[in-house]
This record gives sequence, C-alpha cells and structure tokens, in this order.
Amino acid sequence: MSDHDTKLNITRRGMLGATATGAVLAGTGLGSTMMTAKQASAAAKVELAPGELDEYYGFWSSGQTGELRIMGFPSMRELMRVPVFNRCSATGWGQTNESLKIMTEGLLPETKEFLAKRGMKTYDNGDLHHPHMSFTDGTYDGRYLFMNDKANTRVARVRCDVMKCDKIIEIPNAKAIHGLRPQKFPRTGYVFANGEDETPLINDGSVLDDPSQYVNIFTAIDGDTMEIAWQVMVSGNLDNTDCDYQGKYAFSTSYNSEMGMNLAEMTESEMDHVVVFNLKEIEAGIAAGDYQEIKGVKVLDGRKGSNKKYTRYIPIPNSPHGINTAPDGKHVCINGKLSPTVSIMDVTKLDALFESDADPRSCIVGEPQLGLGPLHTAYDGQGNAFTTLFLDSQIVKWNIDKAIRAYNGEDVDPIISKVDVHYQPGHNSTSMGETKEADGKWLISMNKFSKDRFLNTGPLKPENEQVIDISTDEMKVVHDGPTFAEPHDSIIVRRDIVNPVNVWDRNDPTWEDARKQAEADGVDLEEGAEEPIRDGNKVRVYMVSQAPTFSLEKFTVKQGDEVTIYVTNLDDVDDVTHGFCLGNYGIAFEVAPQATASITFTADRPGVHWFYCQWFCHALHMEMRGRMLVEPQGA
Ligand code: K7E
Ligand code: CUA
Repeated sequence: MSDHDTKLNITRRGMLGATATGAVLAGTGLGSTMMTAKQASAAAKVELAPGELDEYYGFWSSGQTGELRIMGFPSMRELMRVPVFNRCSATGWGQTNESLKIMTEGLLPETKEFLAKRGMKTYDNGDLHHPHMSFTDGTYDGRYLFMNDKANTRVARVRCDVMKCDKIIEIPNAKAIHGLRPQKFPRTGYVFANGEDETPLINDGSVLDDPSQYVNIFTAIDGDTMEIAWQVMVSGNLDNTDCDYQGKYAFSTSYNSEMGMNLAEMTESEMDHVVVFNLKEIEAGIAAGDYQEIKGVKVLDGRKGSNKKYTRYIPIPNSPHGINTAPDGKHVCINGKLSPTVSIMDVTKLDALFESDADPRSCIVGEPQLGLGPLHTAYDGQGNAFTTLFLDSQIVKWNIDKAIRAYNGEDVDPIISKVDVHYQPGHNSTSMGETKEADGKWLISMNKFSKDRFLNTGPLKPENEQVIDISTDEMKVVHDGPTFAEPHDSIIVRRDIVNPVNVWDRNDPTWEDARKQAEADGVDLEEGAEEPIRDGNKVRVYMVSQAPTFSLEKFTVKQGDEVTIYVTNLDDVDDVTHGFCLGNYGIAFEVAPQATASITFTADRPGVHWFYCQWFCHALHMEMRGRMLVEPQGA
C-alpha cells in the first residue's frame, strides 16, 4: 500500500473516531507498527469492558438447532437463545401448555394426524436460516422478527417486546420454506417465504416420480395476523428471496430452473433465473378470482408460459443463491454461486417488463466478476457492496456504480479490496445493511468452517463468525467468534430500535387459556389455590412463586390423574425468574417475572416427588422446593 493510501485510510479512520493511539501513529508514519496499532484499535472497538453495552443487537439464526439467538454486537457476546422450532430444556419450550399451543395450533390438520400416530404433538426439530425484523418505511421498526423452518416448512414470529415466539404456522402446498423476507415498504405487511423443494401440487401420492408435474410455491403471509395471504405457483425451484423499497415487487432466486432431480440435471443449464413477483397484479388477480383454492389458500398460476402478469423470469447465470436489495432503493444483487458473477438488477426497469414484451434481461444493469462462489451480498449505504466468496474464502468489497459503468463498456474496475476469511463464508451482514439506514461500520462474515482457528473440539468443529471493520476501504478482521450449528444468516440492528420489557404484563395473551381456566375454577391466578381442584380424573394445581417459596409446600394427587400445574411468578423485580422442575417426571419450565406458565401430565408414578425451582433466584433458592404426593391406584 502506498503512503498516500495509508494516510488516506488513517485520516478516514480519524474522522470515524479512531483512538488517540491511531492518530499519534499516523503522524509518525511508522508503516508496519501502525498496521498493528490500527488492528489493535479496531479490536479494541469490539472488546467491551465489563458493564459496557453493545451498540447493536445481533439477531442470529441457528440453522438446524432451530432457535433464534440474540447477540451483543460487535462484541459477539451471546446474550440469549430464543427457542422457536426446537425444544428447550431450560425454558420448557415444547413442554408447557403455552408453548405447545404456539407450536401446534398452526400445523396443518394432516400433519397433526401424522404426528399423533407417532405419539407426537409437534415436530421436534427445525432448520432456521433467515431471521428478519419487521419494517416500517424501509427500516426496522422493532415489532417482530420473522424466521423460516426449512426442515418442516414453517414460518415463525418472535415478539420483540418479550423476545418470545408467539406464532408458528406450517405453510400448505409448499415444501421446505427457505428464503424469507419481510416487506420493506410501506410496512410489514407481507412476509415473503419461498419453498425450495418442488413437489406435485396435490402431494397425496397420486403423482410420484414424474417431475414434469412438480411445482414450486411462493408464499405471502400477512405479518400481522400470520395468515397466508396468497401463493403463486412457479416453474423451477426457489432458493432465496427479497423485495424492493417501493412495495411493488418481490423476487426469488432459482438454482434449479431445470427442475432436475439429481446433481447433474440441476446444474445442467448455463442460465437459471430470478422470478419477479408483481404484487399489485397478484392482488388484482386475487380480487378477480383468478386462483384455485387449495388447502384453504388462494393459489395463482405464475408458471413460465402461463401468460399472466404475475411473474417474470429473468435469466441469471448459474445457480444463483442469495438475493439482496441495496439501501439505494434501486439495485438488487443476485449472487451467482456457480458463476463468479453478481448480477445487478435495477428495480426501476421492472415496470417495463410487465408492461411490454421487453427482453427480461433488460433490467440487468451490471454483472461484475468478483471471484469464486459468490453467495450473499451486504451493503454499507455508501454505494459499496460486500460479497462472500465461498470457494475463495474471501469477502470482496466492490462499488455498484463502477460495476454498472464497466458493464456499459467503461474501463473501470469495480473491485475495491478483498479480505481473507476463515473459512468458506456463506452469509455476511452489515450493520443496518438490509435497511435504508445502512451505516457502513461493521460486517460479520459467517464462515461455515473454522478448521484451525480454535482449540480442537473433536471431529465436529464450531463454525467461525468473523467481525470485520469496514469503516475504511481496507477491510480488517478484528474478531473470531466460534458458534454452534449452524447460523446461516443474521441481522445487525441499532440498539435504540429494540426495546424489550423487563417484566411481563399480567394481561399478556400468552396465558389466556390459564386465565380462563382459573376463572372457571373460581381461582385467582395471582393467589393460587390451597388445594388441587378436582374435576373427575383431571386435577388442577394453582401455585404462585415468590422468592424463595412456592405457595404450596405439597399437594396430593392420585396415580393416573391428569394433572395441570399452573405457576404464577409474583416477583416483579428485573431478573427474578423462577423455574418449576418436577424430578423424574421430565418436567421443567421457566416462569419469568409476572408470568404464568403451566404444564399438563399424567401422574402415573406413585410416591413422593420433589419439585424445585430450577432458576437460581435467591440465597434460599435451594430451599425453594416442595412435594407432589401421588397416592397409588386403589389406595
Ligand atoms: Cu445461503 Cu439458507 Cu441463507 Cu445458508 S442460505 S449460507
Ligand atoms: Cu426460585 Cu430459584
């Protein structure tokens, strides 16, 4: 790097608030020492002293772990895990009546039947790739997070006020929901979710090994009600999705336009495509009744050659994967994966495609060659893009405008710089980068392999997420963060946007059923009942908890009773969460301040069974316990 460049970088750094050390060294011109000091100062921005708070919330997927994770960013401290599609031993997610309701009520009737035959109420696993926050006017609004489950074709919502999942729906007709994005403008609005695997539309076994009859489905969900607004049938499969800042179009990549069933067939053609969905035309089609209703959902035909105004197919080289809308509101990058290119689509040219028979490629205004294996692109809000190169194990920083000029024949190189990452990056995300408020400070590279970067953990290694300072043209890796299976995607949200409560509101709808049952039993949830309430062989136990006691030190039921235990946490102090764990009954759950939680089980083990608070809450936490006495049958 020339002196000139170095000075330029240092000056920019200075303007962006580098440390005094950096500024002093810049004056001395000590090139090599300076690099170290610069790196050190960047790393210092990442490390926080005890008690210091991060500038951003990171919302992380967890892939096949099935949960959502909350990170402090840029320190990369894991703050919380929010169970969604998984079961959770700590919080009782998947055990409590409240969580089971959320996990089961949105399942399709046929799924409930299928699971019941296997003695299951809901799926145990999920594969959560894409967490995204709700938008208002092109930026995050702090209301909800939405996320997909590729494994079992579901979409979930997490409330940002309490950071708990409140809705999970299974998407009918589609298979393997992968790409997911909320509508950016005017608000969310729609949540777009696309199926990755193609199957017969009526998948009841009447069509099997005849791929010519398979379709793929694009789904729009109403983010407020979590009901399905409409679906569009498409040709080819669908991988990732995004939408524009005008509220007019959504788009999905397709890596298998061939509808191939094996690797050779799937990668056969040089060009695959992006499908563009025209939201107004689709809404008009629904209003005009141009749909078939399948499993309660209005499904429009947007397949190739359907001659409808709902979709357009833009040829893109070769097996495109990620699709990312730039904060400029105009450009969308489509990442080539098997092609070393990123295709830049100009959304202002899409109207023409739908109004006339213009060449579908006329909306492509740039196609820079960036390196091998481009998967996802993020933005700094200053006209630059950052693309992960999976095969090269690099992030490339490039300029969108220059790429467009080069496409038009000008002799300019859009590539600004590259940085090595360790190793094989999938997604990357920049701070506020998928909104109009992209701030160009930080980038996270989510690397699939860590290889030698950490102490060896045996054959299964963690992944490696690297924090990169992008405040100068020269990108700097400043932090390695190991992580467990398998975050794909993340968003980095300014902390002022996210404002969760400290204590639950007693009127929260989460325990509406408990409230109704208590009312019917003449019990005040906040007082509990001194004796179990018996109703045939159904027994309801109402308890309150207040550190360091449960309101019942013991209760008695009969072997074979169906017991429901309600625990209401009367503590209203930040952080005084209690738990209820019933030993050798496999029962445990969290009760946060002012929350009610409940569980139903059959008391089929006679004898004395201790329950205890499983969340360390008080100096007398150990003493916070009691007994369930189960009278043997016939006694
Ligand atoms: Cu690229 Cu599922 Cu977003 Cu993974 S997808 S990397
Ligand atoms: Cu209550 Cu520990």
